[in-house]
Amino acid sequence: MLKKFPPKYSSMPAGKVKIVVFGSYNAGKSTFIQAIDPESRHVEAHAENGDTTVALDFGRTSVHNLQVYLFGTPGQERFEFVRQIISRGMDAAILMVDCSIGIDEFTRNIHLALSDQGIPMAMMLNKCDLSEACPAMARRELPGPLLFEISAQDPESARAALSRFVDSIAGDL
Ligand SMILES: Nc1nc2c(ncn2[C@@H]2O[C@H](COP(=O)(O)OP(=O)(O)O)[C@@H](O)[C@H]2O)c(=O)[nH]1
Ligand SMILES: [Mg+2]
Repeated sequence: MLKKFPPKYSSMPAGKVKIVVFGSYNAGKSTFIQAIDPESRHVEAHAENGDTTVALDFGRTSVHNLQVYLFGTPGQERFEFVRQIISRGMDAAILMVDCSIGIDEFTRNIHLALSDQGIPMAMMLNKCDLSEACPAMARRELPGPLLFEISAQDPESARAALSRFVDSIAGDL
């Protein structure tokens, strides 16, 4: 079971926003951060047998006069402790959802935990370029005021959604 996120306490100075990107493995978190910041960093730590054990992303951009820092988290259940560490001091969260497949339990749990904590959250309904994408299903299953239908492979759609999200929370920062 997913543990509660730490209580909200922004660690960021004025004018800087920390946004943590959650979502299952393969949802498009790394693609999204890369689309936002082509110079973003992707780090993978490998186990000795060559399997990927944990993957993280870090990217920066500015939205209007705000500096936005994006932190991608690993999507495997067992890395809950890594998500806890990366989440500290976040101002807002993005939940990346692959809406070309059904909503998995991991995504539901993250959605519940973030909603419970009252963290400003955007849901990025990703892979809308695919013919099998069904954003209506995701909207039904993951209710919330801030849903954006995107294709992270299209940097323009990623940027537009991020910018609208930051605009919507800017008053609370
Ligand atoms: N068709 C399509 N594929 C995507 C999109 N976003 C990501 N992908 C693909 O989905 C796979 C997983 O993406 P990735 O960013 O690595 O997912 P992560 O595990 O959440 O970081 C990759 O093969 C991406 O190229 C999208 O908007 N449309
Ligand atoms: Mg990734």
